[in-house]
Amino acid sequence: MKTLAPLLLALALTSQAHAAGIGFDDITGPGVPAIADGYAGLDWTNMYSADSSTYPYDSGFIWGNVSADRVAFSGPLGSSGFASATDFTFDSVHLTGAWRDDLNVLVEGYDDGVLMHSVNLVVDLYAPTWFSFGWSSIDSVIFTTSGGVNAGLRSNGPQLVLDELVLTPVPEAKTWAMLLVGLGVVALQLRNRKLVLAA
Ligand SMILES: [Ca+2]
Ligand SMILES: [Ca+2]
Repeated sequence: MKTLAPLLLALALTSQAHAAGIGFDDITGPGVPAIADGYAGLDWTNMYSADSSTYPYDSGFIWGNVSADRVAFSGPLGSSGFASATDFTFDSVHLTGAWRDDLNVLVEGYDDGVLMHSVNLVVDLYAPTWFSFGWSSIDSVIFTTSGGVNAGLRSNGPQLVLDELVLTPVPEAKTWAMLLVGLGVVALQLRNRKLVLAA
């Protein structure tokens, strides 16, 4: 059984790499704080969080909530996004326009600074829409918003609301190496057992 340890450890590490959704609900603080670098193991650019249960104006900050009570949103000026030091698969996210209906959103996925994936989406204001991406082996995602329909709310800003962001970290080379070593040990053990039986 002792020889199975590397295999079991490698399997445990691999299964740990399947992350749950990032819900932003554990972010605290008054107002709409910037999401700090390191939150959920990512670096964040031009991204903030809002509490949908206390937000004072009818908007996607309230209607875009999926997991209570916090949502993330892009700042009104320039692109926004998140990045990781290690590659991940961008699985899915719920998106909502903060103030505009039918907000246009360009989503780009980069690996080592090279554009790997790109899609133009149209996002509703009054309810979140779940978008599935399945972009593997990238390390940053950038959102750029434009257009959309003025809904006559308190603001007509181009902010984008996000909730339940799902990423899967790509297992690092050393995890795969451990898995292979573990399998090798098991194979050797089985082979030795056969030799003993045959003797
Ligand atoms: Ca949430
Ligand atoms: Ca990379």
